[in-house]
Order: sequence, then C-alpha cells, then structure tokens
Amino acid sequence: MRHFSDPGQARHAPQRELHNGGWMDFAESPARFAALLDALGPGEPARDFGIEPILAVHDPAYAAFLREAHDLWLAAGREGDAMGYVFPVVARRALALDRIDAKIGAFSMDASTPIAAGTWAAAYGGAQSALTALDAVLGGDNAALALCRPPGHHCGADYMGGYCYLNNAAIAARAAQARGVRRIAILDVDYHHGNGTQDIFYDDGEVLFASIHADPKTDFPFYWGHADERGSGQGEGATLNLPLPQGTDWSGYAPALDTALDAVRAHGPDLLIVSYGADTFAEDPISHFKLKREDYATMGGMIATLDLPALVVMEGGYAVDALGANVAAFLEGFDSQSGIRP
Ligand code: Q9C
Ligand code: ZN
Repeated sequence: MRHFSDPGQARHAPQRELHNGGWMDFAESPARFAALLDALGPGEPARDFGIEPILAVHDPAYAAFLREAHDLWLAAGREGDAMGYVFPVVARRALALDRIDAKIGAFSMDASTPIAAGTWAAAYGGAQSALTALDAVLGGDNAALALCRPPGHHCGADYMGGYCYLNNAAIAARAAQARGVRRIAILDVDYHHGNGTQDIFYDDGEVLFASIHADPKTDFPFYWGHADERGSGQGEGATLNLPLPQGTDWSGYAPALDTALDAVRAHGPDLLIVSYGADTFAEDPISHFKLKREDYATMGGMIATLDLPALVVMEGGYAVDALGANVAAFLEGFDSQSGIRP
C-alpha cells in the first residue's frame, strides 16, 4: 500500500516528559518518524485539506490553543517546552483561562504531552497525512498508510494527552462521512487504550470503536478502556474494549483480535480505519506486551481478510530501532492477504 506523510511532522521535538516523578527523554521522538521513512521509503507528500476537517472533530478554542500555546509560553517568560501542572477536575468549563498555565491544564488530560515550537506544524501535517491517505482509499486504493507522528488516539475533541494533539483517526472518519461513507469501523491495536477516539464516537452508532489494549487497571490511560464501557445512547454497543494483561503474547492476543474482527464484520462498515501502534512489541521501552515482529505480519493478514477499504494511521511504538521493520511486517502481512476472500 502507498504511504503518506508531511515533512512538518519532524518539527515536533519536546525535550523531556514527566515519568514516575522524574524526567525522562521524550519517548515520542522525531527519530521515530525518521526510522519509518528509512524503512518504508519517502512515500508521497500530504496535500493540504485545510483546517475545516480538523474542526469537524476538535473544538475551535482547543485548536486555537494548540496553535498559540508555545508562543504564550515564551511570552510568559518561560523557555523550553510548554507543560501543564494543574488540572481542573472540577468546573472545567466555567474557568477563566488567562494564564498559559490555566489554558494548558484545561486542555490536557496528563502532564506527558508537552508543546514545543513545532508541535502545531507537526500535528497539522499528520492530520493532513491522514486526510491524504483517506483520499487515496476513497479514490480506489484498497488500503493506504498515513505515517502520522505525533500520534492521535489519546486526544479528544478538546483535550490533548498521551503524546497526542489532533486525533488523526477521528479526523479521517469524519472526513469520510462528509464524503458519504456513513458506516465506519475504527480498530485500535495500539498498546494503550484510544480514549480520545472512544470519547469522540461514544454516542455515535455509525462508528464502531473496537480496541485491544493493556488493561487500564495497570496501564495508561487508567480511566478509560475497561470492558464495561460499551458506548451510550445511539452508540450503545458500538464501543468494544478488549483489555489484556501485561505480558500478553500472540497466543493471548490472537483470540482478542478474532473477537474484534467479528465485531467489525457485524457492524457492516464501508470503511475500516486501523489505529496501528507498534508499542505491543516485546522490546518496547514503555509497554508490556510480548508481540514479535512476525506477529505483525499475521496481524496485518488477519485484518486484510475483512476485505474492506482500509486506512491505516500510525499511533505509538517506541522501540525506535525496530519500529520500521515492525511496521513493514504489518504492511507485508496485510498486502499479502488483501484481495483474498476469507
Ligand atoms: N513516561 C501512545 O502510544 N505516558 N501514547 C507513559 C511514560 C503516556 C503513549 C508514561 C503514554 C502514552 C500514542
Ligand atoms: Zn500506545
């Protein structure tokens, strides 16, 4: 399948993140993007579809904040990356948001999502990559890959978190709907639960969100992704969470993937969006599953047997030296099975 990206995606380069009460190097580094381009080749450039498809998902005040946050940080006399430290768990909407510290807390779910000088350019470029790859699929490609970086699945309509600023999968889903594709399935195979994507579509019965992830009892993002979250209102039953324990290898993962694929088939979508994270890899430095490179080929092949037009968007994966090969294995597995009916 073809792949798409924007050079601006390299411009997001925060220095560090808060981790277990101290600092560590920022795991979601520009080196991830370089490794993907090294392994897969340069691919094709994203086209610019403008801000509207982003605002079909994200609150305009949040998007404006993302764009200006680092400038406000510098204007407040700070240096380095903008980071929040106070979070309004009470009366979130009623707050006066004058200081950068108030804004950044109100638009965040965590303190591991710093804003650097190039963050907006990178997030915007990544969203355009997803829209460009979507356009290839709606134009007749059976599948396409958006090399989004930063990732997207932890951020909601009006909050960032988990290294995510714009929800690329959600933006693509809403853009597809605007072009007449009503029923969509989002399959999230990143190690972490895609809480932002779940939030955005929680009441929406047309968009299935199915996710396989580390049990939030033990893993980020803790407050979402439990098996009893199944959607609400019109969306009741259109959210499927399949949490798995730390240490899960392919023998534990494959049955969950079968369950998720059955749910996708039952939903009857016209488009599949895969939020693909390679942080399920055994050697991932911040995650605790035990998948091997060859498992990604199997996974890709199983997903391809759905026989649906598919947009793949990159989410996490922090074993930088192995990332390119892990993504390539997934693509080879997918492409080898695509067009073959189950
Ligand atoms: N310092 C994605 O994979 N915090 N996000 C972990 C380690 C956040 C991962 C703590 C992990 C978010 C897209
Ligand atoms: Zn992840």
